[in-house]
Amino acid sequence: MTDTNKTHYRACHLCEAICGLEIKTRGSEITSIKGDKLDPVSQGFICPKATAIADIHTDPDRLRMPHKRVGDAWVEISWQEAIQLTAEKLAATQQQHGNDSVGFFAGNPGVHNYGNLTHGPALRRIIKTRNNYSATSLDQLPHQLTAWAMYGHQFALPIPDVDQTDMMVIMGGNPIASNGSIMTIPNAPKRLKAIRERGGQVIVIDPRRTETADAASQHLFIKPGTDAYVLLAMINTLFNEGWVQDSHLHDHTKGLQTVKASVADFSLQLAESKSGITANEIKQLTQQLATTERAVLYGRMGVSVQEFGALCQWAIQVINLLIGATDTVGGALLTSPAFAYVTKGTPGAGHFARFHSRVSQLPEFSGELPAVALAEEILTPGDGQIKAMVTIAGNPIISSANAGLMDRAFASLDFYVAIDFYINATTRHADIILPPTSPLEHDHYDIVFLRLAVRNSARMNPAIFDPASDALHDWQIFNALSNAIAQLKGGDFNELPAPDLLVGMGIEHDVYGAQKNPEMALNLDKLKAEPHGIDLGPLTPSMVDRIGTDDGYIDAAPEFIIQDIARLLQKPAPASEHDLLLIGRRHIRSNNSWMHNYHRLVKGKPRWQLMMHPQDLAERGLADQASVTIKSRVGEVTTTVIATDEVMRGVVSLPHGWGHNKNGVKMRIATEQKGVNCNELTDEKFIDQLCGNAALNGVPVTVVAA
Ligand SMILES: Nc1nc2c(c(=O)[nH]1)N[C@H]1C(S)=C(S)[C@@H](COP(=O)(O)OP(=O)(O)OC[C@H]3O[C@@H](n4cnc5c(=O)[nH]c(N)nc54)[C@H](O)[C@@H]3O)O[C@H]1N2
Ligand SMILES: Nc1nc2c(c(=O)[nH]1)N[C@H]1C(S)=C(S)[C@@H](COP(=O)(O)OP(=O)(O)OC[C@H]3O[C@@H](n4cnc5c(=O)[nH]c(N)nc54)[C@H](O)[C@@H]3O)O[C@H]1N2
Ligand code: SF4
Ligand SMILES: [Mo]
Repeated sequence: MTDTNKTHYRACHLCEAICGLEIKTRGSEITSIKGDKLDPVSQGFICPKATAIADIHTDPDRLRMPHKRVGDAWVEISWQEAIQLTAEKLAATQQQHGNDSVGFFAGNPGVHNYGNLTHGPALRRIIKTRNNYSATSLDQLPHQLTAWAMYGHQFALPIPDVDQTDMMVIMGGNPIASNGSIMTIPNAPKRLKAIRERGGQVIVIDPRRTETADAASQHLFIKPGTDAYVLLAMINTLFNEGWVQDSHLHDHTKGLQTVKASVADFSLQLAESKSGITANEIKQLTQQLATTERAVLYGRMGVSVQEFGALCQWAIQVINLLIGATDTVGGALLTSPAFAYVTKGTPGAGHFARFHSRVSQLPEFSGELPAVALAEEILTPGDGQIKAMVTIAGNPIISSANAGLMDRAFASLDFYVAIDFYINATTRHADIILPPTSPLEHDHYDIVFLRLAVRNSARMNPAIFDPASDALHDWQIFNALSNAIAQLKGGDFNELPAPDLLVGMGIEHDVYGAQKNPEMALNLDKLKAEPHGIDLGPLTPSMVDRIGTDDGYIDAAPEFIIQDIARLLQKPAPASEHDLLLIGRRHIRSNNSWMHNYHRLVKGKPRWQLMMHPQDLAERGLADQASVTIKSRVGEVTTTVIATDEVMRGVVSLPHGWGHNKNGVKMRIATEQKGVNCNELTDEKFIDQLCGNAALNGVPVTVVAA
């Protein structure tokens, strides 16, 4: 019986592309992982990371039982003891120092594991702290903020209609390496190539000639952090040249005249002088976007995670509105997922600046404070200081700006519990680690990324292996903790049912459920009966009925964003001793900070070298492959440099996610594969002042011989 060969189907949860997988097992062994050809969206595509799911499952370094720190050592303890100890510590900390003395940091894999999303909020309601942090403010906060301000819901995010467009401009995104973001696009190479094959264009604007730029019709280098000048000049040009296109949305939009007046100072010449893209090129691009019937402008990490990230994301939305791309086939469209369809009145629309962080007065967004404020909230004494932390699927000492400061902050805590299955740079500071089951031991429905996909579909897959009898899923850990803390606080907690039941109930009442769509009457049983997933068709226009603002109009000119234009105009010339600008990069075989333990992904030559233009190297008397020290306001790291004209002059690139060389990290990564942490250079004071998002791109640095 145990040796039976079985074939399972399951979506990959590792990145936003959520490709369908075909996984073969014999007993408890994984014998193969391939693409699921019958997945309606990914159609058999996978990337090299998918096979490493087997390594996650079998990795001896992955914790299977709760661990408690005793001095410098770790001891395995029972779940009962671990939950009770954690609950007592958190409750006692709050009793002594107030509710805000407990902080949360939720990392990226939590959004790829639906039990975190269905069961995490209940724990937060019981803990009731204002100190909530997550990777959102190292990432897509500007997208959610502008969607909330303009369309009335933070998840009303128009997605590029890649499969039906004839012109796609990609600013600060590298989907061929990342497989897309805020745009679930399995097989980005094929889908982008298809645009060109049908006679269309893909234009990439990036300080680095990336894998995506190589596959594009045109690539324009841009000086990091200057996109806002280009985007506002494009808006100005659309008005000045009379290139604004008709759109069914304009009757439902207010503020366009305010937009026009607000960008009047942004000439093509100003944009050229700041960005390095010529006035002519910007003008031509603007005209092409306006006159190509099916065209879309898309911007991602490079334009979000910089000093004017929110302004950039707002400007991208405005341009898509003005060229008639928003809510148009081949433009940018809201998706129609089976679960958590966003429309007017959908809960969780968002709110902004209802309160501010204690030390630096940074604004909350939807109950979260910016991650750049976390370290100072831990380290600065006074009322409301964070004394205890909970991290969930996060590694902020590697992922967040000013890693050195974050490290000192975590080392100073009275108590720290990590819900995670590795002892990594961050969790090595924990007092207790609560490890959830492996990904293949729990079922999977992608709440977040099915909502952001270039084609509508739904897919619910069962667990592939039974969990060990004494293992808990993330959601069961949340249930247990919520219960234990509620009891200590003298309250009640009604344990929530399993995530599939919650999602099932949601689907039944949502747009494809029996009430709203009797013909389809989608429910949990029907979904489970289709292991490859159900195709729900291409994206379609639907915005008019879904605008969630109070007055029912799209707000093209939210006041707080318009005011931020002055900050851009008044931005002083950099007075830094540092003469280069640091940007990040992603690689297809690497995934943020947590998949470097798997030999099949990291083997070969190291991937955390600094990329630098040959002339910049020569000017400093440095040579290719030299050992160099990179210095910023907050720290320095030493690595090897590669001379390449892939990066423009004045720009250097170092990927994030590396730097596992800390004492106490218990991951079997070979010394030469541990890498250096680029966030020891990024600066918690270098932020988008409007919303507190980290500016991880465009960080001023100096490079010298090591
Ligand atoms: N300089 C620079 N810094 C960056 C970025 C950049 O581009 N440049 N990118 C930023 C972005 S976009 C992001 S999203 C962040 C990502 O950074 P983080 O949010 O810190 O996420 P990860 O690095 O993916 O680390 C996740 C942790 O989750 C754990 N984990 C994995 N799966 C599970 C699970 O199912 N359950 C639980 N409980 N734990 C799990 C892993 O063991 C690991 O410890 O980094 C940000 N940092
Ligand atoms: N293989 C792999 N895939 C991943 C991840 C991973 O770590 N590895 N991480 C996942 C996560 S959490 C996310 S959020 C997504 C991110 O997905 P993407 O945003 O597509 O990925 P990045 O590679 O960060 O792309 C950012 C691009 O912006 C450019 N850039 C930097 N500064 C600027 C600037 O000032 N202006 C402009 N115009 N461009 C700039 C960079 O050179 C880079 O090419 O990827 C996801 N997918
Ligand atoms: S592209 Fe992303 S979702 Fe697809 S196989 Fe690779 S890691 Fe998994
Ligand atoms: Mo991210």
